[in-house]
Amino acid sequence: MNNGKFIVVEGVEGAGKSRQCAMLTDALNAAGVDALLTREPGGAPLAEAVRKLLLDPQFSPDAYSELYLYSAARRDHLNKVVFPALENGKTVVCDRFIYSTLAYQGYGRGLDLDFIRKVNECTIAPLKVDLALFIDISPEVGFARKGGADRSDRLERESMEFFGRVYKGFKDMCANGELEPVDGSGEKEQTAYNILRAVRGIL
Ligand code: Z5A
Repeated sequence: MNNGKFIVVEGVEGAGKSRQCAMLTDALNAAGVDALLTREPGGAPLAEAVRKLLLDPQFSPDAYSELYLYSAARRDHLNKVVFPALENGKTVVCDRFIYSTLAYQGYGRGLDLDFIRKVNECTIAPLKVDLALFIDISPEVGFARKGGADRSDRLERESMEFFGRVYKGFKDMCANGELEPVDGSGEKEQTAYNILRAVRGIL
């Protein structure tokens, strides 16, 4: 269905995804590629409302509730923002996507990976991801960059063991080819250059 390209950027907390997605979108637009920046969870009104619920520490959904809430937000985001943009030929840059569900609800929370893959497949159909990048830095470096975990964010209250499992999940997805790793250990400009080099390959 894609007329435009769908590009995903993944990473652990503080990897610089938000910053890099914005830099990439600006670079693409400056180069004459009509690009749209969006994010998950969120990116559309209902999905942004679900995001608030998901990150609110007053709630304690179990792993399945998380999976379905992230998936519901995703479907709304795709219907309202991503599908129309791709049909109009735009290139969409998305900050997090289905790989985060595998990493957090699968590796982090322990849900069955094949089950999550099935849910992801149904949720995003008929979308095909053109490029999925993983900004590779460890959770320790990411949290140090952020100046520590944000205690107002429910997910960031998890233990370092949890984030270690999430990181391993992303690394496994790099090893099996679902994600393409990008070195994120250098300055922002160096990471941006690494990302642009990967994106050039699909445009
Ligand atoms: N989640 C899930 O469980 N399941 C799902 O299916 C999905 C998501 C889609 C919200 O995501 C939470 O939802 C997230 C995963 C879960 N959970 N947690 N925890 P989010 O994307 O909104 O939250 P985040 O990953 O925590 O975002 P973040 O902390 O803002 O990280 P970031 O976007 O990768 O980083 P940044 O804001 O661009 O940069 C962070 C800081 O590092 C900032 O001060 C920068 O100036 C600095 N920085 C950035 N790059 C560099 C370099 N290269 N050097 C030095 N400093 C740097």
